[in-house]
Amino acid sequence: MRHSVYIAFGSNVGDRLHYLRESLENIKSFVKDVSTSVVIETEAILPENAPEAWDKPYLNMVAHGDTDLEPEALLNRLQAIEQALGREREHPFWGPRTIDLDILLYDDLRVSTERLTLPHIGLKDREFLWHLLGSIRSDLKDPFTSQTFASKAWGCQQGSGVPAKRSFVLYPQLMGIVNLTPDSFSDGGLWLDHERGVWHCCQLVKDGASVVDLGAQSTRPGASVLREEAEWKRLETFLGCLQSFPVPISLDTYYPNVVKKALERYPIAWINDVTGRLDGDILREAAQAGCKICVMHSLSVPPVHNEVVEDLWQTLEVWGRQQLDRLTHLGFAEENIVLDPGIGFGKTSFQIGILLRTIERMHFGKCSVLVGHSRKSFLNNLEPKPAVERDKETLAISQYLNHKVEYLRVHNVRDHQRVLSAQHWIENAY
Ligand code: A4P
Ligand code: MG
Repeated sequence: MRHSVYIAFGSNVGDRLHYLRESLENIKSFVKDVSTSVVIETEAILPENAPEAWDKPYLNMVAHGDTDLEPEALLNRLQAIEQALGREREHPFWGPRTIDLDILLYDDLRVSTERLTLPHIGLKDREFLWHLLGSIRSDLKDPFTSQTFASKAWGCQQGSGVPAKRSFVLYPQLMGIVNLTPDSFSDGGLWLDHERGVWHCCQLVKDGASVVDLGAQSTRPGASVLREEAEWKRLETFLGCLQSFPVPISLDTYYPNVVKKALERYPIAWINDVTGRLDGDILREAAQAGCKICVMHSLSVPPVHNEVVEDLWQTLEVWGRQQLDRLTHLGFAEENIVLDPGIGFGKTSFQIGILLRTIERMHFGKCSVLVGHSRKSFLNNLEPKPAVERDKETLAISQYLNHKVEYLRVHNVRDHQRVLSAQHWIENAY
């Protein structure tokens, strides 16, 4: 028999978006037809006399779905996920946690045993739960008062009762761009200094990036090509500062020796190959190390003016299938392959428009798709602007790509989270 359940998610340690996302994906194996609220950041609610170190902001979210599991069995599965994601079995009550999964409601069941209290007691006074529940189900009633959560949230004064400090989405995932270059088209020279560069990486994580992409070589049209030794020199010291970085680090390089040295010494999780032609031996090593591989379609790097594909989708489809075949043979699981159509690399502005409008065609097998359109010059077709002033157009396209691709590679992560969470909030409302 199917039971309607509402589950609360909370995380205030480490890569919080990752813990929420992984929990959600795991839950989908035993809870069907899942819908989720937006993710909100809330001040930690702490027990009296809690240590100062516990005062870390939470990300909170609620999910609704149907399950065949009985309440205790559901709790067991949720606790197994908590433990798999690093929550210690013996943890202090209300202490910091990678992930906390609580059953808020299970049909209209009321129980109170040693292991399980339903409805969850937090529904009595946690305003953020009323907002989240009310936003995904307007007619859902608070069993303690018989009022709908929507009307309880409605009564909270704007600005005082609204609990979110910031909002986020879990999908699409955002790859934050960090150019350790003097000459990149948008942020060239800004992050060359290591301290500033590390600060920027940390800021991208706070802003809601799931992965940060480090590039020491500009690929803008007309950029001069940096040799291998010089590229490694720029990267090495920087990587040293990111040893215990909370989110995956992606290395944007096409030099096999740079990949090799980086894999040997640093926690690299992604290789981002803008040529799509990285040497097979080094890719085999990257696959063995458990890396994801992102390959981008390009005709030449940096792009050469007037060198463009003739038949857009025929070219990309042949290329995508070849990459899938080649990379799986080199040892990458399909889930670890990310295909990037290469916006601005061998396509005219008009072709880019067609490509973006039909981006679903870029999916092959279980590969993910990443689009890197942020602040690129095809946007000048609409209104010529310097690169740093192209975020509005970038964001409009990102909204269009929402639900169609898995990753967006962007400069302005915070504004993306703001726009995409507003979109999720309004689309999921009621
Ligand atoms: N348990 C009883 N009922 C339930 C239920 N309905 N769902 C038992 C899940 N578990 C339930 O939980 C302790 C015991 O509660 C479990 O063994 C289970 O059998 P736990 O997850 O091990 O420990 P906890 O998280 O410290 O306790 P609890 O009761 O889950 O705490 P809460 O209510 O989640 O509070 N501030 C903000 N801003 N956002 C938060 O999400 N969360 C907490 C923790 C504190 N401050 C917060 C937040
Ligand atoms: Mg709990």
